[in-house]
Amino acid sequence: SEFYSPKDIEQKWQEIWEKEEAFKVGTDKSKPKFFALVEFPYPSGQGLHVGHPRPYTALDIIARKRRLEGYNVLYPMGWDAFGLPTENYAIKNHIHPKIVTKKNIEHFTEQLKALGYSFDWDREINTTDPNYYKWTQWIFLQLFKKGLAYKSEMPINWCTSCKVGLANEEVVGGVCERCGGEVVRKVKSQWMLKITEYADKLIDDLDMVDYIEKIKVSQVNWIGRSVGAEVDFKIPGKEENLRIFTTRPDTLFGATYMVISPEHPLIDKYKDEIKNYTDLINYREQAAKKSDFERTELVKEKTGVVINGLTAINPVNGKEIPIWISDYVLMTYGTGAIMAVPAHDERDWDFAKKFNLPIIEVVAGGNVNEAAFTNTSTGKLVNSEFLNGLEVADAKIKILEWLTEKGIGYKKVNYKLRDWVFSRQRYWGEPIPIVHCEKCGYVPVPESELPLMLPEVESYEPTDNGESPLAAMTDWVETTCPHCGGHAHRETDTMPQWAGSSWYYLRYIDPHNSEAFAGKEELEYWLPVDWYNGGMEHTTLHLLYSRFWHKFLYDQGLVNTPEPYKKRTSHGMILGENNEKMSKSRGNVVNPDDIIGEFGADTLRTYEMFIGAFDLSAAWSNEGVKGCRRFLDRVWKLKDIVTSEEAYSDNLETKMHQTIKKVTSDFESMKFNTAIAAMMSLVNEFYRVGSITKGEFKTLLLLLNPVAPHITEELWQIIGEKGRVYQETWPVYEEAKTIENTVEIAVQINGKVKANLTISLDEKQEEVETKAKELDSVKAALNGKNVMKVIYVPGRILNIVVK
Ligand code: ANZ
Ligand code: ZN
Repeated sequence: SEFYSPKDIEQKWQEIWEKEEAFKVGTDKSKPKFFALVEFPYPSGQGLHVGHPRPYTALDIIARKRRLEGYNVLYPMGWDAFGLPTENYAIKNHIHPKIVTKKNIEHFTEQLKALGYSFDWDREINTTDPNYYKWTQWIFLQLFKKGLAYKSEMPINWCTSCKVGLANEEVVGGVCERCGGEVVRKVKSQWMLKITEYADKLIDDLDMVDYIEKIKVSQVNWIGRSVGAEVDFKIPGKEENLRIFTTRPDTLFGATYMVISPEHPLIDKYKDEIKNYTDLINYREQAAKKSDFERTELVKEKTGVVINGLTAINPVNGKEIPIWISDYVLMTYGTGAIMAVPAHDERDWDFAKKFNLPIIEVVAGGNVNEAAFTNTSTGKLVNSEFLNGLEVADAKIKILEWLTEKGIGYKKVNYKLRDWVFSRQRYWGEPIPIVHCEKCGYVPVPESELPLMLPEVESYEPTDNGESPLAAMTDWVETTCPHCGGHAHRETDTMPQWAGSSWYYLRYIDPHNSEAFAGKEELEYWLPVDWYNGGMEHTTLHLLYSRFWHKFLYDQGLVNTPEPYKKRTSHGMILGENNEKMSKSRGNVVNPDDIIGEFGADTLRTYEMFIGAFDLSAAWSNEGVKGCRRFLDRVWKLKDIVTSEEAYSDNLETKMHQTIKKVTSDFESMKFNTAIAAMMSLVNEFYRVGSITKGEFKTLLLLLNPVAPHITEELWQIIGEKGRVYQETWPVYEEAKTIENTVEIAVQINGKVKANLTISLDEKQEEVETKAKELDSVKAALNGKNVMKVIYVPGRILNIVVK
């Protein structure tokens, strides 16, 4: 074939790979293994987005390279198929979500296959398949049995438009992450997972893994470990103390008032003595309308009401100080109460200024009339009796000793991380395998009865009071207690979409196992995932959740590594041509099918890897796509200038070794764009030279194969090679041969440059001198002169001193 026609070759190779089981995971466990993982997609009705091929191609490159390097590679794909968009589509169009999901998966599969990924399709998984969610439910039961799944009445984030409870992580900027709707607090009985039990391990074990730094930082910040103290303040006339959490016990002498959360139980407990109880309740109602995010925003104008009838005593100096309520203190953090130190805390300072409360400086170094002085690394304690003169760090130690000794305070570690709200009042999710018995309480469905199948319902709409549609299925809900045989009700909430993805990488290891989520031997061979690439947006959601589940399974002896993923990297987004997010409403969505149809899958793959630094977002450019297609056209036409020689020619040898070195290391550091640039430069060099050996061409094909697998297999065949590229070995380079052997030196006469001369680095002075003296300009300058001395600075200058 004269012209490069992707249509004629891409499908052909996809069929060959499938027939030859080219990417099926090997059974030879004596080989080193490599488990490459990308986040499995949610099969939406829109089909594949051009954002998907970026990470998928990236790890396909790594996976293909590893196979050529002799590894047994597992690079799997599957479907994260439970979730709201499908359910919403089903509600609107009266089609069962199962049918919608099936259709969407078929479409996605076709699209992914057209891209030529080296997935082992025999290991495909689907979170909505009962054979899969059986194990999601099983893991949930293990969590329940260990007390890590519990039901709790608690205020949750409630999206008024989706009518569904949201995890903190799903509320972004105070609104619903999915629909942008208003999020309010609503008290509901919810299944919770005790991720907080793993807070320390989730931070500390980050030392064991190779994650890009910003991922580690945001996980640490999200967990928000904060070391401080709890301190009791006496309430005059009451037995009960007001307990607060502070990270700055050193500032106790500067506490001039207290603030409790509007939801604090003290208010209702002493409602009869509180003279302005109604004001407090009104304020509480206003606060309920705001999200935690809004309430704690620094810039927000402070509001609050002083409690009329209750005060507190500062334990360090016996002073009686007022108690206020304000929405900037959250009931869900610490003890829901603070001591306010306006001199050294910004929010307290704003509040004190607004309500004219006293500000007492206790750490010198700022101007507390102008602003709160929050620096803890400079300045010594003042106005603080026995703490005066100490640095903040030392004062913290001393006051803690003092408090502990007196029994009014102790060291306390708090976390921002909350337990994970695991209930969804929705249909399209895994049923939670628990029944509620009036006598026995919450009882697990026996493991032998798993999977607990999602029943067929008439309508998928959540009920108006926010119950799952399963609640309307009386026949299903009414059941008997597995424990006492008495009357019981099934749980009607389902699991969140994060459930199935919390352990999916484990199922890839042994997807057809019916005895366990995966066999022990298989787990031991394949764990941990060697390289996991995914979106930054999952850092504090899926990535953290799955680390938690894995650690739990590790503690139960069910997996053999403390961490699921050895390495985690992240890709940037692909934006529209105008640098805006691609969206239907903006009309700037690029459909991968169109690009494949017009230019071929290899061009799309090459382009998405060439588009820019992998970790940064990049704007789509049709010109860029065409450029990549031109590059592949040029690679194609090289077949016409290939000789039958296997060895590298002298004039290309250095360039060959340099290119192998560059591509090899750039792929490893995900610098795909510069790796491709190096191959483009090699191709330019090939054309400049005009004729290339077969050996040179084959090396190019091997290097390019992970990026553009179809064209390279086809060319390999065209030049008469018997095997396949995928069965070859990755090219090697010799370090010594990557170094340019020739240099250009300056030839000087009496210090003045007369000519430049290209020499080989290993040439001796005499040889260089002889060559220099043959140059016309040098000859002329030497004419009639006596050479007194010749100085040679190797590789740089030859200076001839004459008289
Ligand atoms: C007195 C103080 C003095 C504070 C000072 C800070 C600076 P992190 O680091 O986030 O843990 N706080 C405690 N519980 C709170 C709640 N439920 N809602 C809002 N704020 C709360 O912050 C801990 C600090 O946040 C605590 O230390 C407390 O204010 C406040 F110069 O206590 B601090
Ligand atoms: Zn019972």
